[in-house]
Formats: sequence, C-alpha cells, structure tokens
Amino acid sequence: MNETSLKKSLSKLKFGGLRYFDSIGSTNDEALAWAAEGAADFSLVVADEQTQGRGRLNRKWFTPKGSALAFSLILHSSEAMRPYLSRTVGLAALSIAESCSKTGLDPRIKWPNDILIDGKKIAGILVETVWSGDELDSLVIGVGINVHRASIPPRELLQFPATSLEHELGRELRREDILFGVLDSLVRWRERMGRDEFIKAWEDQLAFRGQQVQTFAGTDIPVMGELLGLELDGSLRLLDKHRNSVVVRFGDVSLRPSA
Ligand code: BT5
Repeated sequence: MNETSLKKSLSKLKFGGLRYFDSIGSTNDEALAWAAEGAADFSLVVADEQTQGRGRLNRKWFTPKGSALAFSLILHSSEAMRPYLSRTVGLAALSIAESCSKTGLDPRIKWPNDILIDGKKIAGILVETVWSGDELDSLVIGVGINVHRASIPPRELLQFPATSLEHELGRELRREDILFGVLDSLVRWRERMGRDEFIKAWEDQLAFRGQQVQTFAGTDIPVMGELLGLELDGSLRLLDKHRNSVVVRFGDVSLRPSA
C-alpha cells in the first residue's frame, strides 16, 4: 500500500481531504489536530505504520509496518446525526463487520468496540471528539484492522486472543480493498443512523447474545447477566439473576468464566 495505490482504490469515495503517512505516531492524534484546524467532513488519515497507536484508557494498539490498516475518519456532527451521536461506535462496528462478511467471514461485534472472528480480535475502534466551546464540532473514528498475518501482535502482549483477516480466510488480501469496503459501507450506514434498522443490524451482529456475560465499567465489581441486546442509544441491555433489566453504558464485556 502506498499513497498512489490508496487514492486509486478509494477514488469512488468523496473525501473532504486525505492524508497518507508511511509512519506516524497515531492517526487519531493527526486527525484530532486536523479537525481542530477545520478539516472538512469525511477527511481521512491513513498510515502504513503507527508507533504510538492508542486503544481506549491509554491502552496500546499495535500497527506494525506493511501489515495492517490504521485509519482515522473525521465526521462533522451534522444536524441529522446529532441526536444519534451515541451510535457512532456502532456505525464503525457495523461497517467493519459488514465488509468482513463480504469477504466470506462471520464477524461478531464484542460491545462496544471490538470486532471478533471465531472469538479472536481482528479490529478495534476508538471514537474521539473535538469540541468548539460547548458544541461538538467533529468526531474522529479511529480504526485498526489486522489484515496480513504479520499484524497479529505476540500473544504475551495481549489480554485477549487476536487474529488477522488473511489468517482466517487463508488467502491474500489488499488492504486498500478492505478500506474501500469499510468506508463504502460506512457512507451508507451513516445515512441510516437514526433508523430502527440500524440498531437491529448492530444488535444482530453482537457477540455473546443470549449468553451469560460480565461487564466491567470502571470498578472491580462486574455487572453480570444474560446479554439481551441494545438500547436505542447503543447501551447494552442485560438481564440480571433477579430477572431485572440492567443497562450498561460503558465498559468491556466478556463471557462469564463460570457460565
Ligand atoms: C481498541 O482499544 O481496540 C481501539 C483500537 C483503535 C486503534 C486505531 S488504529 C487507528 C487509530 N489511531 C490510534 O491511535 N488508534 C486508532 P481497546 O479496546 O482498549 O483494546 C486495546 C487492547 O487491544 C490492547 O490492550 C491489546 O491487548 C489489544 N491489541 C493491541 N493491538 C492489537 C492488535 N493489532 N490486534 C488485536 N489486539 C490488539
């Protein structure tokens, strides 16, 4: 992948701007700075390698040279999107899942921001925001996808098993084609963010539905229950052992070890 091959593969999409880097600290940092300087809607930052890739809560995201997709998309919060901003991570997750499905794989969304194939992490999403005063100005959707086998980090560096698209499919892929697939899907889902079918499609792809899970949301005490689905704002709905519905707004979800 290089700037020329990328621009060629993405030529059907209308970008506000496009910046490509052979190597960068973090595409999200670049996109946040660009958005603060007034980047146009649907501007994209792509890098072949990240040296300071970030996950949530200051966790690290590995993007070795020549092997993965690392990009950040800047979206302006349009009037139509504004009531549904809490669905933004779903917009990215659905778009990644849909484009993975088109390669023949069966992806699942581990709420809120991981994409799994066969129970292993293939992609992660980091949504960040840029404010002007009290108004939300732009959203930055950062996405890392493991494409070639060399993108899979060593097991000892991870809390959760990882895989790559090529490993799961057993054939070679072009990163540019995967990126086109994700963005093309995102353009379509963005227009439907406010619809019920959006929540339905997102819910249909959730990992662990109907299973006993635990979620950790900032404390050591897990919230446990059966994973039922999503609220309209994208929060997770569980059924606890007293048969009460519990809503989880943030955190990490995993299968309950003893369940
Ligand atoms: C995420 O965080 O999964 C969000 C990752 C977002 C990365 C993109 S790349 C483009 C843009 N620029 C950035 O700087 N970031 C975004 P979280 O759920 O916190 O998961 C982080 C955890 O995933 C780490 O603690 C590792 O255990 C694991 N991990 C790191 N790199 C991985 C990889 N390449 N594949 C699978 N797991 C990984």
